[in-house]
Amino acid sequence: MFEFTPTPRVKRSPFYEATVRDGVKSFYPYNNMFLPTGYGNPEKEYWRLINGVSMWDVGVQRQVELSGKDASILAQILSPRDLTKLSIGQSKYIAMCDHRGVIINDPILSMLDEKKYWFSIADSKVLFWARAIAAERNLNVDIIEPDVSPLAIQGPKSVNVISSLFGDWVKELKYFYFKETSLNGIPLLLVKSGWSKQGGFELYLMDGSKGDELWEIVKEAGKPWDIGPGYPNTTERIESGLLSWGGDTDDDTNPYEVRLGKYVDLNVPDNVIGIEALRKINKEGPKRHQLGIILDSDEQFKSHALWYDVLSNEKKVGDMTCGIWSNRLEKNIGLCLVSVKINPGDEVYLSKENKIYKGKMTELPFI
Ligand code: THG
Repeated sequence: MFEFTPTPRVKRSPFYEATVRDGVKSFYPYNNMFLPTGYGNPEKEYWRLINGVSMWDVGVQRQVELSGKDASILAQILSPRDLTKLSIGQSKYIAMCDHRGVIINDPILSMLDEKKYWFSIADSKVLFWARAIAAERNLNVDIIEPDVSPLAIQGPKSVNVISSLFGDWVKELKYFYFKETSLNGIPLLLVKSGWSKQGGFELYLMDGSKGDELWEIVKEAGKPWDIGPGYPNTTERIESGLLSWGGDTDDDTNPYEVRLGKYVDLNVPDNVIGIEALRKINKEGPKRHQLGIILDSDEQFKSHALWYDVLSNEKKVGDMTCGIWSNRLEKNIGLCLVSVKINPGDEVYLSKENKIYKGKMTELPFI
């Protein structure tokens, strides 16, 4: 249909060739790269994640590395979550905010040693942000994007695949903890994490020339459990209530609006970016909150239903940021960012481009 003009600004994931071989059908842009979003059979790919094991090229989740004398100081300045108890080998989910208390990324922060941290980022330019803040605060930190690309292994049978490759110790690894290891000499960080609620691991590949080799090793090891390729699955993540930054957030969204208030520690030092604004928002209460919606309609959304108006008494009260057909609930469901005057149980309407749907607000997660 059309081609992409080559440019050095758009990089390929180390797993790109492997995903093409395995029949990838669609991508979307993320961090100036391409994220695979389907292999031609969405139903099968969904149920494989729910009941089996799925492997995802998530090389787009780039790392922003802080290293040097002031690395830990900068990590805290960028994180409105208390990091004093973060230990080497541990990761934490962070709502990174600007000075207004608005979320500008929601990375996973990992502590590799006393002087080295990685932010595993969503789709925005944390590298520039971190460098600017470090310079303005006169901090002695090196900030780079290292050659690191995650491969996610998700689903209830992922533990079988990962333990067959690395040994039984992986069964003892705690949620959001990691270990540096290797496979056939390929350097890896093995993390118990991933953007699904079906259980799983992420292998952070630390040598981009070995993407193809790693993909094939995992694929071979996963055969007894019928592993197959997948991707960050919108249906599962909506059912599970996982946030998509930039999808479910806009240019004004603070952590309290999207259920990330529990990751904000109001007692962090005053030099943490956004903390003053967050203290104020917390005191006054947010104006919007995130709820689910379940639609009445039998007509299935064919794909992602993005940014529909939510109406109550014929007035706009917010947005459904992403809706989709739920294979498990057998209803159209969606995540909504709505006025705090709207509550679970309320009946509302959705509207976009002459279409109207009736629905009911619910608590999150759906499942
Ligand atoms: N893995 C890695 N990097 C990433 C993501 C990932 N970077 C971008 C994006 N995903 C970051 N966003 C999220 C959002 C939610 C979670 C992880 C990354 C998540 N949340 C759990 C929850 O909300 O239930 C648990 C959080 C906790 O309690 O600490 O897992 O997927 N490498």
